Amino acid sequence: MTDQQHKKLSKFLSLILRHDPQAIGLTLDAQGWADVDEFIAKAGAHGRLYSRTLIAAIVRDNDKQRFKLSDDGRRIRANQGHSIDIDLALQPLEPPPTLYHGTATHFAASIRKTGLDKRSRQHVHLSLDRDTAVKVGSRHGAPLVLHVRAAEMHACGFAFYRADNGVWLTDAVAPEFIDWPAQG
Ligand code: HQG
Repeated sequence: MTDQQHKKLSKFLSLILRHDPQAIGLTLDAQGWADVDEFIAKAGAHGRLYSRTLIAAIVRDNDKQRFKLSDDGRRIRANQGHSIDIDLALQPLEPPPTLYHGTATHFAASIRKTGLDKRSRQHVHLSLDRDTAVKVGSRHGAPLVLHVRAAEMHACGFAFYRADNGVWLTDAVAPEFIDWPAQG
């Protein structure tokens, strides 16, 4: 299999587990888990051929560690990024003082007004480091990195979670907790 085919199957897995399991008639449980064998059968019926070995390789090699297999290897879920309504059942955690949010300059005016909201996803996504935030923001246009005063928010009672791939999640960030770069 070429790298490109591998990437395509990884993206399709992401689509199914995060956004549209119904596209192949799959149902996820309340925490977002799918049965691996059922996924393989249903994806196969839709012309996408996976094996258990391939799925293990996709999970292992994924650049952002987007997926997780259960300990017994029989179930799989996406670590974060869902638009469908599932409960990752993550434990709230105390965040570091600052977390970074990568966005694009053309969203700036709106974010200044209302803060960050989750848009089509289940959470606002925050990065531990600036470089990652730059990459996330570049997906939308000219990147803009916002500093979120996470520990201060936490002290005010807002919950934070860390997905299994290290992405930090929260429900929303009000404008008063956002520090802007000098030319933002
Ligand atoms: C913006 C990727 C205007 C927000 C990444 C972002 C991440 C607002 C966009 C994960 C706004 C939503 C998530 C407001 C937020 N007004 N714009 N009030 N509030 N926005 O893709 O954070 O590759 O849903 O700044 O690495 O970019 O898919 O979220 O620019 O971890 O695995 O609305 O997705 O991972 O965009 O990315 P997204 P995101 P994957």
